[in-house]
Amino acid sequence: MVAEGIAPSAISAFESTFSSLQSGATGMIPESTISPAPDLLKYEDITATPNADLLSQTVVLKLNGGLGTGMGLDKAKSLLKVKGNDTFLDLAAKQVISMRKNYGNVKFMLMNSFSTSDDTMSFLKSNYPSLVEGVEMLQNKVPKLDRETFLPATCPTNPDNEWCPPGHGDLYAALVGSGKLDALLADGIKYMSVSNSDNLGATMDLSLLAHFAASNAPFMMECCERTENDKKGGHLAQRNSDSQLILRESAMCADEDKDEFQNISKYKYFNTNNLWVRLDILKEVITKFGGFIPLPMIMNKKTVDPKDDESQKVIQLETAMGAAIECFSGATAIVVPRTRFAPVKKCDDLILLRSDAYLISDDFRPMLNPLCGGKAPIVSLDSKKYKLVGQLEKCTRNGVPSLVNCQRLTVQGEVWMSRKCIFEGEVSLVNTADEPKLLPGRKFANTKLDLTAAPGLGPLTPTTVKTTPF
Ligand code: UPG
Repeated sequence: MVAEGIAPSAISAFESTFSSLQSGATGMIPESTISPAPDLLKYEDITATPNADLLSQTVVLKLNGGLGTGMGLDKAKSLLKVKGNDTFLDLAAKQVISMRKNYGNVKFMLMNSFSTSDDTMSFLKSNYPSLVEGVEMLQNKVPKLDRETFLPATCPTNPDNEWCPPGHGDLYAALVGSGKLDALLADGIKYMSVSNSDNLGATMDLSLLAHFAASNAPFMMECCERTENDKKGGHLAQRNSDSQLILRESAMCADEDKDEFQNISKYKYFNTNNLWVRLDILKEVITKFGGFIPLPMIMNKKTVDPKDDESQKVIQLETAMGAAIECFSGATAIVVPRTRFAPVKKCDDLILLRSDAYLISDDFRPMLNPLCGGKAPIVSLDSKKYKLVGQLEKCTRNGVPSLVNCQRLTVQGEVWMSRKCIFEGEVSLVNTADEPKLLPGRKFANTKLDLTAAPGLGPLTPTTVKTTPF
């Protein structure tokens, strides 16, 4: 790491997770050691008055180190088109530009990784040159480790594969190591609002900023009440030994505790990963711990070459940014409205956002179309046929269907749809055949349609798509 020029703060953070690994830790947080978090303050109950003046002391930072490999992407996930021609990054950039127009020069930063930096920066240079200066903070890289010996893994065919980003918990080490923390403090910046670049709901909210500033808390996590659909992300809990609020990520939960992890009436709040951090206190905490924040280790088991299951078996040591809640005494959490959490994790989310069920507000936030009556359609696409963005795009090459009057859309098997398909009420489409089936462009209301016997599209992809009557 020294030879690669990696900053001492990142080396210390890695040493900390590595020594956890060596001491036999698994990174799991057992159910027996935690209890549900106490009831949290709700956004509606904030009493502080919104104050735009605080923006001059605030930086907005988006985590942008991830590639979206889970959705089959091989460049920065934020460069995926999500609405019309706009990518996540377009919308985030437009949000910042609109905020600057309304309130003055709010600072904006991205934490890029070695995998996302080039694409992201060339996109910004071409499309949003006014945002480029000082926007990038490059995150660190750490060695992948052999699963048996814990020695650095090797990949002679592609040495880049020997390294991985250490998770978004690297935010703190990157802030220190890049000198950005000191520079921000010197510029009078005191408050940092951080969020995932794939969460377009996490716009600047003056009530939250005013509440955070007035609370004097060092750290605040925005949580949402969990529903059946939120069983995956990290949940808030209280450590039994010292009543400290902690975050338990799904990767920190052993198989035998998975049912309790998913118990949404017990663990009511999940982490949206929208965090607020007091930079002056962050500096104090980092100094107290000797140059880094000792975050709990997350162990990820992978292969050194992600595209080759037979390559060396490795461990990737990561940390999560929200886990720092346990390192700040006086850290708090708040329940925010669902509108602050609009992530795209699966093609189900993407088709919904791309459809007419969502509109883009004047300040470039995705908003549920008022015609939906306050409830987003529930979309459940076949996870084998629509796992990757490329698969979804093949099936919607002639546009995404209308979902604005749809309550539930379920698709089993591969069905090609177009913008002329209008779904209303509850619609279920089934195709158990091996070949894809094309849905004609018309209205489908409250129906279950089995397309298995319909004429298929055959093994070849047609260049002009004809409507098949059935
Ligand atoms: N990211 C980085 N660097 C890394 C890893 C991730 O910048 O080394 C970025 C990534 O680009 C994305 C964000 O961090 O913008 C979140 O990463 P992801 O791996 O998608 O995390 P999630 O599975 O979304 O989980 C996070 C929190 C979890 C929370 C959830 C809400 O860890 O606690 O519930 O976000 O979506």
